[in-house]
Amino acid sequence: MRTDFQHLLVKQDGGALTITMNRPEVLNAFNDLMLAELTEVVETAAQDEAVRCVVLTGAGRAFGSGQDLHSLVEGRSSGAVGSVSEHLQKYHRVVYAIREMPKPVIAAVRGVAAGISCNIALACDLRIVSDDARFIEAFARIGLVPDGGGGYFLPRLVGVGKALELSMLADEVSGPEAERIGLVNTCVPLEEFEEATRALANRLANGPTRAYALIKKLIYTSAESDLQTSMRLEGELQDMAFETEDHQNAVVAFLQKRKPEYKGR
Ligand code: LHQ
Repeated sequence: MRTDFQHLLVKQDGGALTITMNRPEVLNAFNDLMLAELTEVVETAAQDEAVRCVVLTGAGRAFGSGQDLHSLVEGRSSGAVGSVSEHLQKYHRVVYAIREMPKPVIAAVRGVAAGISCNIALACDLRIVSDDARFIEAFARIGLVPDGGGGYFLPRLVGVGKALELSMLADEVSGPEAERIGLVNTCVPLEEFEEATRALANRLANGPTRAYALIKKLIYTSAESDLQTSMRLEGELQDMAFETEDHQNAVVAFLQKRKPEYKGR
């Protein structure tokens, strides 16, 4: 995997790949190049068996401030940005790649996550945040609707009423409040954030990777399924999980009263 990106820092530590969006002077706002680079690295990580967990984070004091509004205005006046929905398809490609990634994706959020950066964090499987985190569905502030899948993820994470409130009022949600309402999984003090993120990523990178991929499929499909359909899928997925080396070795390890070592196979 290449790592010489202009607006991303990409670092692998064991099975955990950390992707850091790196435009701190604009709080990691997305321009076209950063979006294209993110798409490339996420799609490549999906295929790479050496990567067993992905962490998405931001450089400096923020996770991300959404679409770069300077480049949006320039793109509009030069005609480079045609319809917004066409432009959005480039973001959708990243959102799909995260959701379809056959391994866990963690958003590690410190500081602000606004606009489409906020919704890309919501597309990830797990969110760990620092207590200085600020989630802002900023769209209504500039007369827009939540995009990047926000209209889908928000009500599923926090319920319809809260999703409407966050979208319409576009007020900040702090890290502790985000944890309380279920928008994120864990909020930790800023000074513990890096270590807690590393520990979570390592834990997942050393887990039963194939089972994690099947778990993603089961849980994400359930929102569109009835119980019968979900339990039919559960059977198909369990057939696959049952055949994995990780499952078989973990059962032997349990019976021998030792810790399992998962290989991701
Ligand atoms: C920025 C940005 C930014 C450029 C901070 N752009 N420079 C819509 C349409 C079409 C297609 C795709 O998707 C979308 C979806 C969207 O994402 S729409 C939403 C776009 N984002 C926003 O509306 C948020 C705009 N930013 C803000 O409201 C504030 O900057 C927040 C609340 C994020 C952070 O506030 P502060 O902590 O007070 O920081 P700041 O405002 O001082 O920002 C620091 C610098 O970053 C500053 O530059 P400067 O040169 O003055 O130091 C900002 O201009 C720049 N910046 N966001 N999105």
